[in-house]
Amino acid sequence: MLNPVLKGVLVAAVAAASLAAVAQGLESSVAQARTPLSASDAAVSTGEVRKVDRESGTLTLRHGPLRNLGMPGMTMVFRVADRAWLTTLKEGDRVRFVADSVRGQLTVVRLDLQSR
Ligand SMILES: [Cu+2]
Repeated sequence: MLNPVLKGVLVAAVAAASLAAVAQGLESSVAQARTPLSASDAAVSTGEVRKVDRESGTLTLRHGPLRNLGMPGMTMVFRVADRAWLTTLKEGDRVRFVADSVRGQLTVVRLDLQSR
């Protein structure tokens, strides 16, 4: 988290204490606010946008393993919980997301743009 330069400048004891406090505060607020998606969350997967279909409200992702769904990596079509995501996403975008089965349909329920 700390880069080496910053580490060297900070007074160690004070820095460690205050950073621990900041980290704890962040963790609890993330848990409540749900964002941003943390890589340590078991349900979070990464993917690359292959196709955005605004008319049908679907997103094609080449995704890594979806541990919560017991699914290996593949390219597939998902529904999305919020169609507004489709207005900003573009082919090639890398995303972090959580997918779940919603009324029997595999749906991206949380999404963060990672890089473009
Ligand atoms: Cu899949």
